[in-house]
Amino acid sequence: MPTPRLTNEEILRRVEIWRDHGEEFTAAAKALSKPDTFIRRAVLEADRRGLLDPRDPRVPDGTHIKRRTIQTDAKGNETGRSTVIGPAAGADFKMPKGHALGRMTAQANADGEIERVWYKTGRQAADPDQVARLVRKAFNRFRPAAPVLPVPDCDADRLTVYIFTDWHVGLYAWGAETGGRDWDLTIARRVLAETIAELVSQTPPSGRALVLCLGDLLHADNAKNMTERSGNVLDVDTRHAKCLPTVTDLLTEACELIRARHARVDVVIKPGNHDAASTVGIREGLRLFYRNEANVTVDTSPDPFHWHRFGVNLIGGVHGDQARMPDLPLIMANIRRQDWADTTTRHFHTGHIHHDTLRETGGVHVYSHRAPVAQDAYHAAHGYLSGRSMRAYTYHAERGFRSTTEVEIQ
Ligand SMILES: [Mn+2]
Repeated sequence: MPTPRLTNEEILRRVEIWRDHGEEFTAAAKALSKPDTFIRRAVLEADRRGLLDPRDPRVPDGTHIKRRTIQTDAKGNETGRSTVIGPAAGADFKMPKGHALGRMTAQANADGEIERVWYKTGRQAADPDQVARLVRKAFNRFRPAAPVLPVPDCDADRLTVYIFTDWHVGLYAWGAETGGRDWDLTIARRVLAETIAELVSQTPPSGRALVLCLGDLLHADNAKNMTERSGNVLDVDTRHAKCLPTVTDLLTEACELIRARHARVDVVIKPGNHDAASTVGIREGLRLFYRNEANVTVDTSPDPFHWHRFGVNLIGGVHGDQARMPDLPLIMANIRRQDWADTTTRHFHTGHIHHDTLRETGGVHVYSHRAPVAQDAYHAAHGYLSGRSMRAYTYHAERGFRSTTEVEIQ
């Protein structure tokens, strides 16, 4: 808020009256029936603005003459003068950054003219929108390690099995070469996380969940970037030390989402032909992460097969690169004799071939599942034409298989 300022014209008018009265403040003021200050103030201000003495420079608006220095010779004659100009006192008040006006006090003379103004400022109360923007910015890159999750309200008689297979994290695909999508670690991280989130949001609210990882979640098992048995050279995006933590992060995030939807979660991580050794480490990472959680168990069995009994359902899982698919029903019957006898719905889930098949043999549904990953040059050159998706299967303890949830990836 600006301090009221007299115009040069008004100042010169009063100065003229002052001169007409022999440069006497009181006389000049009395002639106008004004108090002394009416004239005194104008004369002082005229002096500061360089209006009184023709030897002074005319100062720019908002400035005052602060000091005059007059040089004289030995006889006392003026030989030169210099004038220092600075900001005028009472120039426009500038609010300090982040402050707001708290109180203003003005002093007026007998004529009601404001002579002095005091401003009292204080720290401005924060603008809530601005605070929200700052908080959002501060948490932009924040990834909670272990969010507190509500216990879901869901059907204890149902089990949803999440099939996580053949993610091939670390696989590199160049769309120009494969005729498909580009794929690398960054794309995998984003697409898999999005697909998992959508899949989990669409499954029925069953009380139980089984996270059934069927192998080849990693494309390469070590930094050699070759398959263990056949020694095929793999197209790998980056370092093994970056790929493996990406899988553990994705799996942990997936389990947290699943835990928010289902009251109890069992996590099973089986090896594939691309990641047999790394799977042991991934499994241990998950086991340690959930060691203090009562509603999540992580299976550490080195058995390549997984057997899961849920009421009338018997569910098997294996990667699918070793035992032949037509043999799987009899393997199930032999290894789980009692469960075989006590169940009526029997499903076997496999991965490996990245291709959607279902074959019913002896009353057992043997599935092979699609992979969510883009095709690499090897598979493209062989002309494989599979779609990409992620699936979950829901079973009822007494009524058997109920539904499939599938999220496709384009
Ligand atoms: Mn495989």
